[in-house]
Amino acid sequence: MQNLQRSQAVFDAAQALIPGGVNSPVRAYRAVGGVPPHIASADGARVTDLDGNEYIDMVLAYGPMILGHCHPEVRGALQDAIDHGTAFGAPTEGELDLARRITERVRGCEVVRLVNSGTEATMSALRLARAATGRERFIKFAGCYHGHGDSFLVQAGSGALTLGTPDSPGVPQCLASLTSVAPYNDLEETRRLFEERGSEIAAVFVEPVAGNMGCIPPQPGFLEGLRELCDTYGALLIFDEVMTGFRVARGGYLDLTDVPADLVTLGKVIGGGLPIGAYGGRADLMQEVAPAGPVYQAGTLSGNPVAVAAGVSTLDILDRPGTYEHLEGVGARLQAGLERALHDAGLQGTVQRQGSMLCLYLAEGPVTNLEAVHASDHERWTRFFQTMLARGVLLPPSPYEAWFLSTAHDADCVEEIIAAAGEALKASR
Ligand code: KE4
Repeated sequence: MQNLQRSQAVFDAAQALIPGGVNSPVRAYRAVGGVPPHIASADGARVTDLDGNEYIDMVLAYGPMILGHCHPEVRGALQDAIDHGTAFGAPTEGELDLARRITERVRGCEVVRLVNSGTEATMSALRLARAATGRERFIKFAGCYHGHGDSFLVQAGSGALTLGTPDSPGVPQCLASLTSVAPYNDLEETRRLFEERGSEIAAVFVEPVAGNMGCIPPQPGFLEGLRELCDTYGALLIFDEVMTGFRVARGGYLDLTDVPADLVTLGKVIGGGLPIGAYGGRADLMQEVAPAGPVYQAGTLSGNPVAVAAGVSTLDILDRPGTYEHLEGVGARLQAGLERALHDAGLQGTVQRQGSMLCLYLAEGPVTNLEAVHASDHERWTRFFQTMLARGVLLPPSPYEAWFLSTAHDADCVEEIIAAAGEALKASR
């Protein structure tokens, strides 16, 4: 077991000043127990905590650090941006540079607005969808997480699941009642919701790969069916690619499917580790956003020049030959190794993956929805997590989170993870 004395001391002191001692609930380790290692520094695929313990990092800030930590060229871009000023409240050329990169990569994203988080992106996309259709209801899927905007905190995924509060207090019932929920991958239930209230439905929000209840790819025909229902009933199809964007492919999941989305939300990778989000899509819709149109949305630090510089640098580096082949290679290698480790440990489990995001479930596969994740062996998963931590592999502290790999994770690093998993699975029995 690591020495976590300094992390413990800071965590204890923070309890009095910060809710739960953290600025985002999942970081508090409520689902797995113990003291969350407080990170002091990071480099490449590894992080070091306040007590000097080093870990291979599979959290990567929940997705943004796709190039690993402290990438020298991203650091250089950040330093150069900082040297010219950090915020102006005025337009900059960098915002155009990032908008060009996003719109040329993401199919159907003709116009894009930068904001400061994925939550802002999805909140704004929902407001736009409601304005554009004149309807108020929307559909989401149980276990999907679209940020902490009031309308989305209904059967939400990610950290809301670790606290057992997928429906948060404080969300007005009059608002939550406008959110309809179906099981992920359940086209028949979604069809029923449309048959019941199709004329009221402004949009369907979907994570094209559900990354907030582990890693659940869409079943064949699911996204196609959503597109058909939206077209039949005049609703918008919104892909929440805050996590999958630029991670699962150069243009996000929209590169991997023929299904077009009317709007797409983005975040994480496009900020290179700094606060950012974006929403975009059809020009006829996006030109309704203020000041081009009447749909109001604003932000003091939207398009921040430092975050934009990190994002532009990250997307340019991701564009180099072989990058996504590397991410696919280490992802496939890790998946195969974890599957072997499960077999060798004589444990029932499944590993699901999309590119460089993946998840190991202690449940019989395929895991296609939230109920199946609930039914997995959380007790054993927690023992597995603690042993991985002790072996120097930092997993997201919840069976409802996806694991991430970066370009800094090489074959040797993956072999270390696999070896640790082999021991941790056997020790969990
Ligand atoms: P943020 O507001 O946290 O930047 O983005 C919200 C969001 C929106 N859409 C999707 C698909 C997302 O995955 C997220 C945020 N993801 C979680 C990780 N599962 C953030 C981690 C956290 O809450 O600390």
